[in-house]
Amino acid sequence: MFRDAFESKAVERGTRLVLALDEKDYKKAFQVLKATSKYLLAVKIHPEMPLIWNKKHSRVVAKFKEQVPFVILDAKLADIGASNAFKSDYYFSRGYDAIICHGFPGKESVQAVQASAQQAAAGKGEKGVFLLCAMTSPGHLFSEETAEKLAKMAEELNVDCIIAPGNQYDLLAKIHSFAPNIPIASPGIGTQGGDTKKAAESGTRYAIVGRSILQAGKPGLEARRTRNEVNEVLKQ
Ligand code: O7E
Repeated sequence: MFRDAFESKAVERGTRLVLALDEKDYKKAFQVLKATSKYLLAVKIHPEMPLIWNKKHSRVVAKFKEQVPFVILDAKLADIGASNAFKSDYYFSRGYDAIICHGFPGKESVQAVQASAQQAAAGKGEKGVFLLCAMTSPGHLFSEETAEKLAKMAEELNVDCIIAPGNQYDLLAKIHSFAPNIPIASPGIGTQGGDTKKAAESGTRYAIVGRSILQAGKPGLEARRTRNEVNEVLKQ
């Protein structure tokens, strides 16, 4: 499954770093991607970015895949199954390797994305589904109880990866304990206050980092530093 392909590529490339490419200027975004690519496992973009860049999704994905092994779509799908299905079909057909979705609309909504991933994978390599179990934002409404339910859903549905906050270590550890077999990718490290070491000790397996790399004077150097820090604490 996609989870295995993601992990074996992480080991092969020696990196567990995912770049959140939240940069509105395409030229700058591509420059940063090129400068950091050898330290990256994947790049993550929001579905709005190709619109902002005035580019087609398929063109962006093809271009980015010349630089990094995986392009993840941070769609945060949160709809009924039928709507999640046509959205996922569209995005997977544009080449994205994995899609992030919410679990609070219920299990069937996530299963719709998984079914779409399975269909899209036929003959085109593995496709992944990442489930968001709690968020990094201050004042979010993911109580421990909700996060527990979502983590259990992730485990039951055997999704490829969980997204959980790299700046809230107790919640992260709880999520990990309820879904011990699903790897966790964490945003929130760097600008949002999360510490790589503490996040890794609480269950994070892949780090998703945006602004601290994008806004660095030398993004390549900052990506290398972050990649090394992540590798050190995860003892690859
Ligand atoms: O704070 P930054 O700049 O390192 O960027 C973090 C990225 O992760 C950004 O694109 C944001 O939209 C995303 N994110 C969070 O910051 N917090 C969350 O709880 C969830 C996400 C998210 O789903 O990203 C997918 C991993």
